[in-house]
Amino acid sequence: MTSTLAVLLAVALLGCSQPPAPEAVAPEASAAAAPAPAAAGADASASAEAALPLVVVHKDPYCGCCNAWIEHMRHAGFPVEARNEADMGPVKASAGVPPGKGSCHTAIVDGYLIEGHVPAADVKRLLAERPDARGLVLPGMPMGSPGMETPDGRTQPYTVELVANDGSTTPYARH
Ligand SMILES: [Cu+2]
Repeated sequence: MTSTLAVLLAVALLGCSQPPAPEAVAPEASAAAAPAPAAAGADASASAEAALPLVVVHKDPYCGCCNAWIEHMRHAGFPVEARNEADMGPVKASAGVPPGKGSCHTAIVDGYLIEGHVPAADVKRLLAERPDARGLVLPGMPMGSPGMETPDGRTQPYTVELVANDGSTTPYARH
């Protein structure tokens, strides 16, 4: 009973534009599990660009736009592991999402917090600059941000914020 309420509440809060899709378990997972054929030279084709770190995404199982953002990150070259959570509240609290700065999914990459529909380019910049900070947040779910595309192409301006270690935020990238 309580969990039904929680789910309804979560769905209402998330309000994703995409309908919930059945969880398509990443085909990459099985590929990754397969043993690699004994190297044809250590520096073979595989890595033209340096390998990007794993993005662990915590999300509600019914969140469609979370999956769309995951696809955006994969297209940008990030390996992504999605974890469905029954209750995102404690996840956001322990990840250090400041009050009022939450979105739908909460990701961790290389020790940094990435909250919401942050563009992959901003994540790459963060990883290159490596500031002494918690990470990035994109509060809410702005139309037109990655994973929040609309069928008619409408967008709204949005600002990705850098979260300092004390929880304060400053603008990081305007889109
Ligand atoms: Cu979303």
